[in-house]
Amino acid sequence: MKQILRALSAALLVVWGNWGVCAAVGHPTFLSPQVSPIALAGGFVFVANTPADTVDVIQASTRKTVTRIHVGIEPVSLAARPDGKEVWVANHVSDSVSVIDTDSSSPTYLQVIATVQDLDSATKATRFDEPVGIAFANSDKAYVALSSENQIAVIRTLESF
Ligand SMILES: [Ca+2]
Repeated sequence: MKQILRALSAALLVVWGNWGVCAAVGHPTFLSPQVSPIALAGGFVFVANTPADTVDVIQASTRKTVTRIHVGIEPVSLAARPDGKEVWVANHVSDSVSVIDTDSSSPTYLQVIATVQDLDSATKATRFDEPVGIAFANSDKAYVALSSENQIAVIRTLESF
């Protein structure tokens, strides 16, 4: 009996310990589903750090994190544009897509250069609810799955205009 109690209290300490760590960093109630949290572009690995609201950029050759880019709330999915000049990020809670510049010749390299969202002007409610997966048809057009709506948003890139 004593051993069972000791094991139980050890288990509770582990649970309590984890809770303490989770509560201190990011969103402790993390519920957003990661879909495709890694993308490759220009020798870098882009990783959705969902609880921290960042995309972490790792240099593939050195395996070192070179920067963390602040995006929307709970990024869950990434996709590199086929020409390699942008990485798009679905932010599940903030109902938006962040566009990161991955063109190394650009002055805004590794910065968020656009945020895609769609708000109803009268009600201020989003029409772009809970984006998850992103797929590019080509470098001019992307599809974004809106998970709560059972809809796919079709988005033209700035390059296509
Ligand atoms: Ca929402």
